[in-house]
Amino acid sequence: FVHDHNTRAKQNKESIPWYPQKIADIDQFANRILSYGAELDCDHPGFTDEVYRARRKQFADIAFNFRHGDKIPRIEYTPQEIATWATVWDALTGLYPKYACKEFNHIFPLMQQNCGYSRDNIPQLQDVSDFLKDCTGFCLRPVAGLLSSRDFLAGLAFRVFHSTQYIRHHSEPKYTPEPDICHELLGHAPLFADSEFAQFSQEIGLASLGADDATIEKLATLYWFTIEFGICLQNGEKKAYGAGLLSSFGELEYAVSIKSSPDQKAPEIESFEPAVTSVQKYPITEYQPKYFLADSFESAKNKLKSWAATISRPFHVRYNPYTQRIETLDKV
Ligand code: HBI
Ligand code: FE
Repeated sequence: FVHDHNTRAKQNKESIPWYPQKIADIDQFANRILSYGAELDCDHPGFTDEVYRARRKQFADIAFNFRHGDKIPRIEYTPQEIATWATVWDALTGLYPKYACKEFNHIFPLMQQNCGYSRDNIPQLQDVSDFLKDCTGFCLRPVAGLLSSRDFLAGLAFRVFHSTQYIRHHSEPKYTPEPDICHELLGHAPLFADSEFAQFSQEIGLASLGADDATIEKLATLYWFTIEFGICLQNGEKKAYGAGLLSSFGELEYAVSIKSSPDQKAPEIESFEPAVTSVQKYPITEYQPKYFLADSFESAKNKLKSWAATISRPFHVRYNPYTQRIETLDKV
């Protein structure tokens, strides 16, 4: 039977961590960010730029005030911001035909036709969200900064992807120490329009609900090696599907290129196996020394589901898309 664990946890003092049960519950944690979007670290390229900092505050305020059901406010990006976008666009779009997976290359032109993707326009989050909703039911929600892994993953259970709306500092268009709109819209958004990829992403989210901290860490690691840095095999060639690769000129080529000389720096490649991949350590500030190769999104999804079924949780969860609620069933 369907059961409200959040209430029961309070009543029986059980230790199931809180999680959103309906999509509007995301409002409760969307502002619980680890680093505030307008406070930049001293090594951030925009640290001493007052104009940039004020702009970041505008974006942070939009995210703070956003509630489920709102339209995401439209932004008039400045010529300087659009020039940064164009620089990133030029560097990346030339690499996609060769290095991106076929699903990405199928969807990318559709986004140019349907939701404002072009070299000289930064797409509006609401337009991208509407397009994704049409394709797979995914939607975007603006976020002011980094969320905890637990909160960020919980969004995916509802097919909600938290997206930044600001752009990196213009002084270093090819570098960003944090996610920005180039990373979200060029790296992440296109694949959420793919049905199998959307299902895979939601499975990670569902597995995270009410999970203990050790499981959340494993799921964050799986997220890292798939949605962020995943590669897959297509017609005998390695192709990128992870957003961290699809939004990085240098690492995109490095991750999937064939080693042509013995001294060329090349990463280690291992087959994607959730039990193994979920405990792999990784660096966050340099190219990955190791990538995990999936056969397809469908196979990755099936492996993930089987692995997730072995997680010890005293209940099953499933998503009801009609009510946009999580239904919980006790294991007996
Ligand atoms: N928060 N806003 C935001 N964006 C992310 O991409 C993000 C996050 N929190 C955690 C996270 N990514 C991942 O590294 C995993 O921990 C899930
Ligand atoms: Fe990302």
